[in-house]
Amino acid sequence: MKRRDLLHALAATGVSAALPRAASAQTEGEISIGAQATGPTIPPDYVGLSYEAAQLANPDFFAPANAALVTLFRELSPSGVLRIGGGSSEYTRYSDADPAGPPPFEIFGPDTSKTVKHGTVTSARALRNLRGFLDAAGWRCLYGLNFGQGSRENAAIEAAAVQRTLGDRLIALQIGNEPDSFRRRYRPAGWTPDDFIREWRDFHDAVAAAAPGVKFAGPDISNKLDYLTAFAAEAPRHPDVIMLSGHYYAMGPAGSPDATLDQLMEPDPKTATMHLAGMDVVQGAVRTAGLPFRMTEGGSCWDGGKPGVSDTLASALWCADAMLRFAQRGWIGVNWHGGGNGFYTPIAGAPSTGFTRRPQYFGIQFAQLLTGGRFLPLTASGLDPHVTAYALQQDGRRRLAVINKAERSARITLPGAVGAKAEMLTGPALDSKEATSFRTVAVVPTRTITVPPHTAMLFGL
Ligand code: BDP
Repeated sequence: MKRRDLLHALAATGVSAALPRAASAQTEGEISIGAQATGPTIPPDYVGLSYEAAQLANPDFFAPANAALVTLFRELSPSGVLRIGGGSSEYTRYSDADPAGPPPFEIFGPDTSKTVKHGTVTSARALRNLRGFLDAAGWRCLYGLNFGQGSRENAAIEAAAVQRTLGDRLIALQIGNEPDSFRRRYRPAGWTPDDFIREWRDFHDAVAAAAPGVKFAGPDISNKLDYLTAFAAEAPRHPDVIMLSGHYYAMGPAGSPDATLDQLMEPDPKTATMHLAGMDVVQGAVRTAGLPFRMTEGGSCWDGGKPGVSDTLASALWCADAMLRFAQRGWIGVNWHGGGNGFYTPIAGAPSTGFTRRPQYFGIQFAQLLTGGRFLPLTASGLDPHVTAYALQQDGRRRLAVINKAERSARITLPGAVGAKAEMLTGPALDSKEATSFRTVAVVPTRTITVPPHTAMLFGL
């Protein structure tokens, strides 16, 4: 048993006091909470998932008949957002005709999106089934068009069909996936943010003419913030643009030696696609455009994810923390990328084999419990930098989330006693792929709480 596993097991059973001093080490801190909720409110549709556009080539995946998947979506959120896009969206084509033969594959995830580069067809039937799926799940959709390699004419026909078929389940269309990475791929090496905006405008006008009244989000960037800044400056000229968007991967590529469990627990991982300073640039873009920002695609580690990292308890703790950190910055939602059997997908599997919840799924559920809540000011002292805390005012009560990403338990003194029940997200060890659990536990209702290592807890105050 690794040291951290031992500590974890002991902390959970409450016998850590019996350990020798070095092994029972815990951090001690204090938290004070302001009286007035002055921060952002977490919107009811904060939770989201993102899937590859190529998945629509199998019209039976996002379909009301795929009841197991509908249930898994509903258990994440009764009102979430499904984003369709990803690298494969630059390889799809739309056809109003129903598919003639069987689909080219059953499932398609981020694990294959980097290597499988053949075109797929999205059909009218896929859109009808997608509508049924969204109705059954209670979710809405952000829908990505092929801007990298598709024609405006085909996008205009697709946009009209999407608008007609999805109806009020459609939030907005997006033009392209990660256009800031188009250089040397789908565009010349010298393609600039200004070139992007010019092209975006023409594409937008063609689509808007075919689907009158449809809304847009963008620019759905990977990591180059100058494209976001340029888009934010352009957005006020288009009243139909309702949202800024961009992606966030904590680490990557998967082959990088820096993509490790420990790095994922860092407050600002070394190889993140957006650092804390970048989030200030996002804030600036939000002010310039007068529009909110949504993280429309992301995960623990790009390039399909890293086994032993992206599919472990670590990903659940990281995800719960990232969601609350982004919400505190005023981001209006997150769409975790996945699908197929990719390492970082929150839901793995296929209709024919059944679906499973990966650890990250429970991290999303943790944050979902705080939707509707408004952030209260919180000051912490003495906490390990791997311990984060968020206080929110929600439905007339105050709640405190503590995410302990450290190897030692965190003993924290609060302004008042906690309630007798808490929600606990934990697992056997940081690298456990199985047995991540998220459940209600009884706690001693005192002013001093102890959160075990590698565990997130949600208290009532
Ligand atoms: C992003 C793509 C997505 C990939 C992901 C990855 O939009 O399709 O699956 O990278 O590398 O850039 O995992």
